[in-house]
Amino acid sequence: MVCGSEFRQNALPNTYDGNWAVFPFLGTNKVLAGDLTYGLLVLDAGGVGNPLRNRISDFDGDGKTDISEVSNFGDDTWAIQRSSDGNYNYYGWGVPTDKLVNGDFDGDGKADVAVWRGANGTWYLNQSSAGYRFVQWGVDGDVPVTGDYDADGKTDIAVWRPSTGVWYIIQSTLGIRTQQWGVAGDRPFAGDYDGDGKDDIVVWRQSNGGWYIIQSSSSIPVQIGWGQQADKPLVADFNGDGRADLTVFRPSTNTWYIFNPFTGLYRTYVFGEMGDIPVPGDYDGDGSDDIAVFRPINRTWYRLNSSDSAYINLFFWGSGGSSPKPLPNSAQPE
Ligand SMILES: [Ca+2]
Ligand SMILES: [Ca+2]
Ligand SMILES: [Ca+2]
Ligand SMILES: [Ca+2]
Repeated sequence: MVCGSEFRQNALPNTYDGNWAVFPFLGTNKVLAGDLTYGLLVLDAGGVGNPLRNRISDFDGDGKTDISEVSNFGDDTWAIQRSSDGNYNYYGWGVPTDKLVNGDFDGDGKADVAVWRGANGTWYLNQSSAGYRFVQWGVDGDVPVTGDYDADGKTDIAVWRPSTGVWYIIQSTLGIRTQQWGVAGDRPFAGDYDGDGKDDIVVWRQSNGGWYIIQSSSSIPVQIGWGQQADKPLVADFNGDGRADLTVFRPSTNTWYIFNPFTGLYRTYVFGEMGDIPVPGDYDGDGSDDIAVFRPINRTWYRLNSSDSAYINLFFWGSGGSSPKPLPNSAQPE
């Protein structure tokens, strides 16, 4: 496909000799390819050889999820323990009614400090390389649904509107996308379930435990039943195959139910206690997510490392303050 771009000398194709086309206007290392089967793809040769990125709350960019929480001092205070050297970063950012939307908006491989304020529909981003950025997108009552929908390595600003089920996404490279998917009462979130690098649009329906996924690589929606009412759907990839597993956490029994639709295999774990918040992430940096919970009453993190099955508990006072919330929020949709 990249040869095709050279052949066309950076001109847009105007004929199709098959079912795909290449649009070589994104720069020297990138082309946009269109394929009837797979949809639009950004082919980026610039990142070849780079280490895999950890997309869950990795603020120092070392590939390991960092222990991090936000607590209430009147305003929000973010406390992050860097996995690379064990030292702390603190930020005053947002107010307690804001939604935490940390992701990597500037695409430098480090998570950014970010909140969305429903009252004025404004995204307040404190980006690790590109600095402050404020964007008005969404209205009060919307649900933020950040993800990387166009696979350019940058988290995209996005909201889901419960009243209409419409997704409004600002794809950082491919531009604005709107899509109707889901109904009021659903839990909307983004995750890469087909493993093509693009996040897919997903809703989980509490009433029947149904997962409804629009895979980015296919126009055929997927519908699978997994979980039941009062479960908490989670976005995580526990076997490191690059595809998110269908996962629910059942608070009444502290049980994790993990289903891999490609193999048909499922696993269950009992891990956690009443009141714990599940926070799966790749804390040991091996490419697979670890089962983990945050216990608000003693501000302690508990996990099972996927790399060596080690059981780790770690007290993290954070910044003090009240109502501590763990930050790997991308893994625990509302
Ligand atoms: Ca880290
Ligand atoms: Ca960043
Ligand atoms: Ca993006
Ligand atoms: Ca995908």
